[in-house]
Amino acid sequence: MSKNKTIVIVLIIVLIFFGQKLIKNSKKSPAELTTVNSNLEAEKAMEAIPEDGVAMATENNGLQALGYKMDKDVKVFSLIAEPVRWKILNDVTVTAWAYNGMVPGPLIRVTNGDKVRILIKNNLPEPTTIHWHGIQVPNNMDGIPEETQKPIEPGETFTYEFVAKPAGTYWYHSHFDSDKQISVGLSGAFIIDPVSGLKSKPDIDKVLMLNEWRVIDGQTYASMPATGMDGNYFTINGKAYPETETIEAKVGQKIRLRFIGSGQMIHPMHLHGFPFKIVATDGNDVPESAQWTKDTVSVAPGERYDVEFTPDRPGKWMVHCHIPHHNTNDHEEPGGIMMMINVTN
Ligand SMILES: [Cu+2]
Repeated sequence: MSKNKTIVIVLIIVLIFFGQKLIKNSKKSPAELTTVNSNLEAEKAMEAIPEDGVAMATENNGLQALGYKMDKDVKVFSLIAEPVRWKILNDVTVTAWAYNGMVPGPLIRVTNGDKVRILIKNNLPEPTTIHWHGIQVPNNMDGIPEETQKPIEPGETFTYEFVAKPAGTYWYHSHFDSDKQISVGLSGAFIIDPVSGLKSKPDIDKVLMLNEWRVIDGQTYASMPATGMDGNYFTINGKAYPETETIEAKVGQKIRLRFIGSGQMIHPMHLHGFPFKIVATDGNDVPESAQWTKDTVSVAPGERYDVEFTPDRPGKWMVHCHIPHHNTNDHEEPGGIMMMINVTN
């Protein structure tokens, strides 16, 4: 074979090799391109959530009130973290990592000053911890792996114990590999009521947790927007529209909505028909003279906004995120973070 022929053949082989690599890589997210073969942990976090052997949820709704047992003057709650198949729509099921088999996890509701003990059993394939977001707990109950506690290994149970204070809207969530664990369902709401109840005395009091999901070819991935793994489903309390709850209300009833940014994206929440007052931010009451009247409030990850309003006329009034893409189910509108308030006379 001549020298020239050999060079041409070698060139063709090299071109085929790199061409195939290019085609392969074109299907990957930008983050996968930068991390593959260079950061195994990041690569692992971006894999589909394993669904083999994961049972279908027996609960239909998240945020169900969690019961407790009294041990002297301590309210004792139990949580189990484990994978579950969860319907965010009638025909879309995600593989979630959930507390007590529901998404979001159960609602823990206590009174200011209550002593609480929360047992968390880890039935996940990975370690975990719980952080009590905004609650003024002792440092060793704060849930930061390696800093304030050892991670809770699979099969282990850990006990959190603290005095629940001050009154307000809080939430709890995993603080271990949170980029993945929060994104696939490990969060719930924690409400601490004032000893003599809310001064504003709402007739309807609803917690609304806002999340994003990534489902590709039926498989669930943690929605990590900063890495190019954007969500394609968006939920209120674990359901996308039209499966989101409808709030039934009467004209003249005071409605309190407690928005919790429990995902990784900002959701500007807009109410049709009525302005609302922002009565509490991140668990802290806003003095009446400082309460803003608005019809849209941006709820960033971690934030809580309690808003109140009293409908003066009947109708089907929508509450939704005002990023239009978040009103879609896998790019089809309407869907996502939308719900109705049905006001009747
Ligand atoms: Cu949104």
